[in-house]
Amino acid sequence: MSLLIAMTGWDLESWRQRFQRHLPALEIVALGEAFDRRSVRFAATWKHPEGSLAGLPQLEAIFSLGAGVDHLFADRSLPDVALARVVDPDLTARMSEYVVLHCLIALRQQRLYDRQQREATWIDDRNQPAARDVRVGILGMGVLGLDAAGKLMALGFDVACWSRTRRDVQGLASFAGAEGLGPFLGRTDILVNLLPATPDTAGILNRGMFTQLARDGRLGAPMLINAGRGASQDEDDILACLDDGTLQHATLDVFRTEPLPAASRFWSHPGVTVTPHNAAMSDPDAICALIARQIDRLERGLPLEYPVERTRGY
Ligand code: NDP
Ligand code: OXD
Repeated sequence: MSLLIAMTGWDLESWRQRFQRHLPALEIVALGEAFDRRSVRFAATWKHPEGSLAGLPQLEAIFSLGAGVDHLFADRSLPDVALARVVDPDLTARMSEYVVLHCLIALRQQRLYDRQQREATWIDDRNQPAARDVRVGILGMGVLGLDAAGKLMALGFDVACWSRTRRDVQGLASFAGAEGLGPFLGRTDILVNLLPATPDTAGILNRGMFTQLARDGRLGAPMLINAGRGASQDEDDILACLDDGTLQHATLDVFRTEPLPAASRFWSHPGVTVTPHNAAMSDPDAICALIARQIDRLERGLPLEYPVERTRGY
């Protein structure tokens, strides 16, 4: 009985050792080497090559090694078995740090003061809005959105969210579905994207959305923070909206092409902050421990935690 590691871009041997430590009773095999396809019961994957999980007759479950699962659905021949993803408190906390950090940089106008320091200029105009004066709108109110919203609200920000289904959280203004999107955008100064990449969210961060953001905010023109997925953003629209003032700033952790190509205008645009898809790094040991717990649940006849629904795509 074996677990198949199917990944690209990550160091295989360190993952094999970790999995072996957490699952000593399983044989750990990997794509690219000879193994008995009939013995594979579980697969742990990150961006596996298309079709590589087909022809595994005993396969019971596929575990995404990340919180996002768009890489699974990129495989059109993904076997019809149970799917689960990573939910980990450490990853969640790191994402909230990222969101809070960039909202605070905006609130406290840190970019202005960095500029003034470079120019050795002392201008203290006392124009510091309070957190309660700044409206943060979070697209996606799942595991990550909920945690970030709670931490922003604890700092006093005026937070709203948009998701498929409404959320009942004290102090959080919740909007849902197509009819909720306009009102949500109209009260948003800082737009934070934490949506998964699905066919429904593809290119959703576009000019049509940015022009609906609030224009009367204390920070001036609205700002964008995207730490979800690059597939959700129309990159030409983001640049054009920064150029014409529809957006004041964009903080982007994810891109349509990663690594971000050297020729991208995002690197040099004064209104853009680029981070290399590391808003929320995962702890590999925590992920292996989670998958070991998941396999133990299956062995005991319990349902998987954090299941992925094929029909929703997340
Ligand atoms: P969840 O599955 O817990 O939450 C997803 C949220 O998005 C839910 O609130 C869901 O609505 C909402 N949603 C999905 N589709 C739609 C839609 N069409 N319209 C409106 N709302 C929608 O995911 P997580 O919070 O755990 O993670 C979110 C994403 O963050 C991941 O999919 C991944 O892409 C990205 N990520 C990025 C990382 C980074 O380092 N940059 C690290 C980890 C994750 P509902 O509540 O109604 O179901
Ligand atoms: C993830 C990610 O999905 O790193 O975990 O983006």
